[in-house]
Amino acid sequence: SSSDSAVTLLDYGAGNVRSLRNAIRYLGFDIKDVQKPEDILSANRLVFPGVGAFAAAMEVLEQSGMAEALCTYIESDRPFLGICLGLQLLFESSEENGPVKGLGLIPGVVGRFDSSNGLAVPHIGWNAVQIIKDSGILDDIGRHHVYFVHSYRSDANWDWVSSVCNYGDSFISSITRGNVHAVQFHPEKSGDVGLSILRKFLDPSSSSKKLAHGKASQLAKRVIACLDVRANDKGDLVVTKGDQYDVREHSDEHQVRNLGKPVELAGQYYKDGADEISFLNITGFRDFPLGDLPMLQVLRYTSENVFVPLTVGGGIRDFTDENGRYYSSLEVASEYFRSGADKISIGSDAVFAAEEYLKTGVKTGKSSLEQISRVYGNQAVVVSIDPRRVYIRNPNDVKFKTIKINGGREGRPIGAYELAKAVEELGAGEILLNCIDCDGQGQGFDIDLIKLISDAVTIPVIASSGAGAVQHFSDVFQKTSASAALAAGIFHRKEVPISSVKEHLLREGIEVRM
Ligand code: 1PR
Repeated sequence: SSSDSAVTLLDYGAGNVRSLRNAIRYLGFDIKDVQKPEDILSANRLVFPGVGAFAAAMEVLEQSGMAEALCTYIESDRPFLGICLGLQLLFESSEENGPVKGLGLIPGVVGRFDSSNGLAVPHIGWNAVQIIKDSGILDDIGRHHVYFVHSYRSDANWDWVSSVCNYGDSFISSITRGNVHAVQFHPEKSGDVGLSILRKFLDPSSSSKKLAHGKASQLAKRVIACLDVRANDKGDLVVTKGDQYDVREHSDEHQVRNLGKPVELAGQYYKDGADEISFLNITGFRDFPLGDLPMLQVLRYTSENVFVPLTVGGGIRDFTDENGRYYSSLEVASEYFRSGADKISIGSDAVFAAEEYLKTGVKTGKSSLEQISRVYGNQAVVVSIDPRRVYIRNPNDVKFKTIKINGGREGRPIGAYELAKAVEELGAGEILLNCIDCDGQGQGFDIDLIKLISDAVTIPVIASSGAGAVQHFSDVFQKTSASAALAAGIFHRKEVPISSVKEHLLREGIEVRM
């Protein structure tokens, strides 16, 4: 591509903008990084992905002189696209740890979603938006859903607004004035429709100049494909799948079940319509130097062609490699984010943190969960809970919350409830709720367990383990307040394609992204 196809990117280094870079390159454009304020003023097209916290971003922009350059650039109506925080920063101020002053280009304040009526915050997932005025970049949006992840939004200023979205109340999902655009959602994570929005900004001649007629939707229920990845006995990374977490074949050789290559399968599920892809690294790669973790390579390759959110879990904790080098869990997570992960998921280490917190009642701020969510935001931190069912005679025998089954004669102790409440307080943004008993059984999700947990917390809950038929998905969404359903075996075994799950949910009147 030629030099005028270069897009200027303002990345102030606060988080993962790899997926945006990948999307821009995928569309055939080169990227020029802003090094100094003058690079902003000389840009042909400027993309500004906001990441991290509002106050920290403003501080960097002001100290580097970029804030002033940005204002000059935008006030002279030059081509601009702000994304997520890149929209919020244009307002006068934000309530995020504040009030904190913004760039002040758009009158109005950015506030937090109100979770007092049980609304799950952060707002994570796919929503369709209502078009208010022609922007040129949203022409293809129609009734398509786009991907949001944020806890703050603005509902002020009707001069600039080009689309609105519903979550709790109506809020601004995009603004347009002349050549200046900004979107609250993530086009680089919104599949084909997101890529088309980016393309129309990068190359305005691709705009159809037809006003889209989008209509705001409910937040769609997400369908997530999960890839349990581990090294087989030859050392290759394969996608595997357990029965109640046992991943070895029931043959004489007891090999690790091999269901395919992680990067290929992820690409396939993206094409099939998965709303998100989760990788769970279930090998202990603890002896590897961090830079050589094969999972990082899987993420790098996957994120080049997959434009929906990617989560990676497994092994997120402090560790010392074979060369004796110590890595903090924050460094491990950072490496995953840099390689293309949008969220990390923590299992065992979150259990230790929660136990400590429940025992002492003190938040030390030192656990991996607390540190990672402080630096990357709680929307980037999933906690994976893996409960196993235990039967008891009398609920008073245990300190856990229990569920009555079989006419109340037996109870089931659930440390899962206490764990979920504790990790929410410690800063988890989402809970991935597995169930060891149901894993790989194809008999449906554990509805009682999922209902218990999804009613107990205000952060989104991802139901996992046991999907074996399309009805299991509608079941979990009709009977619990889970925000997403995750499945593995049903997709790996090619029993039911993701599109059939979506079509079934649609027929049942459940909002999904098609
Ligand atoms: O403790 O932070 O290192 O994280 C370990 C992570 O690895 C946890 O998220 C834990 O759930 C996961 N994990 C550990 N061992 C296994 C195993 O299978 N032996 N896999 C494992 C988790 C469960 C789900 C599965 C669903 C859906 N797999 O991810 O994909 O149950 O399956 P289905 O639809 O086929 O029923 P840490």
